[in-house]
This record gives sequence, structure tokens and C-alpha cells, in this order.
Amino acid sequence: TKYKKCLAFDFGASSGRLIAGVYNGEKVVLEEVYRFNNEPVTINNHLHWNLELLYKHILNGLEAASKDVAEFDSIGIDTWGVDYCLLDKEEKPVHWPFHYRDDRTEGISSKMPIHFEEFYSKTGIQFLPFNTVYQLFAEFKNNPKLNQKAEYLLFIPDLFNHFLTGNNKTEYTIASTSQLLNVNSKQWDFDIIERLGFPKHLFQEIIFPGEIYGMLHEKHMRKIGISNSVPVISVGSHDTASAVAGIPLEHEDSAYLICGSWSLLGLEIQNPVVNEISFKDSFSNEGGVFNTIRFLKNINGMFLLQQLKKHYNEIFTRKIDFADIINAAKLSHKSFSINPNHSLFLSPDNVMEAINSYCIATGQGKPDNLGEWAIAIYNGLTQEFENQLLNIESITGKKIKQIHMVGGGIQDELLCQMTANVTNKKVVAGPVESSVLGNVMIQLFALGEVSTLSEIRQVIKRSVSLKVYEPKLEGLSL
Ligand code: LRH
Repeated sequence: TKYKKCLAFDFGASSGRLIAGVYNGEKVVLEEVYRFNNEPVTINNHLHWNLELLYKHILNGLEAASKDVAEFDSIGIDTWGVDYCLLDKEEKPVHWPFHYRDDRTEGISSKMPIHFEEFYSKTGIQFLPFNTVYQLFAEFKNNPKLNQKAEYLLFIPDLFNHFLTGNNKTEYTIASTSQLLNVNSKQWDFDIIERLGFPKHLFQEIIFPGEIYGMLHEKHMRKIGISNSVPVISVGSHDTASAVAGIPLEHEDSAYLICGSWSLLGLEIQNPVVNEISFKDSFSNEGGVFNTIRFLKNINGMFLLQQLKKHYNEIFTRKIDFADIINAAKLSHKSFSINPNHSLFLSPDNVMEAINSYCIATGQGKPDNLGEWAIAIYNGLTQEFENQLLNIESITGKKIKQIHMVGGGIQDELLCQMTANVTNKKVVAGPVESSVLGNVMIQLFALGEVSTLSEIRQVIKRSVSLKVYEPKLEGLSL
């Protein structure tokens, strides 16, 4: 069999990576080619993507990949959702894209002519203050000249695909996070767009995962030193869409829990569920690969533990890493719990103070050491998983049998075991690299190597090892 080599760029909260997925007709092996920093930059007091540097990193990554003896067959890019870039008539970014944790959308939703219910009934997307629609509304409000200036809207993976190919298209799964796509037609909802006063011409043709975005531009081929062009493939360019594609799901009644900065908990379904209860419980119907719907809820995630490590190390002289946090949580005598989705925890300046305020306000007293802050996070996350699983069961009428946990966060065994314990369900953990695998597999689909989603998942199952956590009822010990 001829090997295929697919290059996957995955842009995560602190780093971006280029990983090669090598397929031999049976399994995929991942090899890291290039890794770079992806911290936001502050410009005029606002948080932005570090655009110029990232563009350089993309080309450096491709150059590194082209030095390898085995040529590569295709490229696919995924990033987190909702962020976008506006380009002018010359196809130049009007400015570097904002990062969704920038605070310019604060309070903006109350100024909009469309209410949550109506948004939800049309788009099926849960309210999150940073959804593209609120970012865009804030941006046009602060800068009315944009109406003349902005010609194209591209989500970040579209923007990078545009750099590589020269084309302007919008990939469906990431567009679905915008709250501007109609949940039934899977096309732009121009009724919403017009009522919000956004120029119609901003919105580009929607293309679906598995289609070709375009061919790598000649100027890049010359720069990186390759002689045959390669397709840039429209993968599930929303990292969560790629992550779901990359889970070895076997049953319709298995839930998934993607553990990154965010915890994304949900089900893969065939048709959107948009009703009063799903609205009240704030569940999204995001677009998935192969025409599926990702019925899911955004819950705060490893971001909280990352902030705990960062803020603790800024304040205390004893420096800690994740192992210290986990041990301290296990040894904590007192128990605390937070609601991880409380607005205190979206972008806290000091997560320990945020936890203290929350615990005091909810009558739990005041945590005051690493173990107590940590256990407040673990309890808060896992109890929220349990609450939302119950909501999923009551909304869909399904009884969830097991939970597939994937993403970097599953390296934390305490999180996996506590999730099994608190939900009283079997947890199947793996793979860590589900976004990258999902990205690579959709490329292999576009190249004609695999033809269905279940075939994709069989390849993944053969390629990774999974770890099972059975629920234990006797406390937290592993
Ligand atoms: C996870 C994620 C999530 C979005 C958030 C902005 O990385 O893409 O699905 O809601 O980041």
C-alpha cells in the first residue's frame, strides 16, 4: 500500500502544532513536525491573534515538513471556534483578529435588536458572550466606517486557508459557532444578518468538511521548495468538530467529553434539537462532519487548572506544576465546589480570589490552600458534567451508557476517575489527540482513502489505545 501523509495544523490555547498523520491503509501514526507559541497579543488594550507571526509559523511548518523525505499529500487546519477576520477589497486584514477572551463584547447582547429566544430558534446555538455575532456587533458599533471598508469575513481557519490558496470560502463547522448560520438550512441566516445591519457581501460561500478549499499557491510551493501542489482540505476546521470526528464512538448513546481549555460535553446526533428545554438548558447544535450535529454544552475546562497553576506561581514562592495540583486536590481535607460557568471564571485576574468569592457567596466558607482551590475546581467541573448529562438525557430521551473523554485533559487521571465516580458511568478515555486525528481522517476522506464516518472511527480505534475508568463509589482515590 502506498502511504499517505496528511499535515494537520491545530491551533490551541497556548500553542499551535503541525502534526503529520501517516496512513498505511490500516492505521494512522502521528508525528509532530513543528510547534509554536500561540499566545494572544495586546494591541491598544485589546487581545488579538498574533497574525503576522502565526502566518510565518505556518510557512515555517510547511517548510519543515517538506524537508522530510516523504512528500505530503494534503493540508488541513483547525482552530478554536468563533474568532474571525475582516478583510478589505484588496483582501488585506483590516486589523489583526480579536481573541474571544477580549472584553469588548461585555454587555453588548442587551443592545441587540434580536432576543436570545429568536437567535436560538434560528441558529440552535447557546448564548456565549463571545459568539461571533456579539463580537461582530461590538466591532461594527465601535467602528461604523467598517461598513465601507470590510469586504470579506473569514473565520481563522478560513483566513489561513485563504493565505495558503488565495480563495475565500467559509467552512461549515466553524461557521456554525458564529450564531449567524441557520441550523436547518446550514447556510447563512440573511434575515438575522440584515436585521443586525451587517453588510451581506461579507459572508462567503459555505463549504463542508471533506471538500477542497483550494490548492497550495505557487508562491508557497516555491518558498517551501516543493514541485507538486497539494490540496488544502476543508476539514472540520472547528477544533471541536475535528475532535468529535476523532473519537472512536461506537454507540448512539455514548456521550463525549472533550477536555481542553473548555469541556465540551454532548452527543453526536443526526438532526438538530431546538426546543424550549434545550434553550433553557443552553445546549448548542453545532455543525459536525458528515452532516451530523454536535449537540453539546460548553463548560469551562482545563483553563481553570491552567489559571490556578499560573496565578499560584505568580503569587507564591513555592513553584508548582500540574502533578502538585492533583496531589494537593487528593489530599485536601475540606471540600469546596464552584460553578465553573459562573462569569467570575471566564477571564479571572486571579482564579484563587475568584474561587474564594464564589465559595464565600455560596456559604461554603473560604478555601485557603492549593488543595482546597484545586478540589473546588475538580468538584465544580465533575458535578457540572453530571448535571449536564442529566439534562442531555431528559432532552433527548436517551439513557447515556458511557462517556468518551478525549483531549489533553485526559492525561489528568484524577479528572477521568472523578468524572466516572460523580456521573456513575463508565469512562473510556482516549485519544488525547482527537482533534488532530479527526483533522487527518477528514483529509484521508477527501483523498478517497476512507469513505464513511464509521470507517474513520474504525481506523482511529486501530490506531490508538484507550483507557477505561469504572466508577468507584468509595471516594476519590485512584
Ligand atoms: C474549544 C472551542 C470551543 C469554543 C471555544 C471558543 O477549543 O473551540 O468549542 O466554544 O473554543
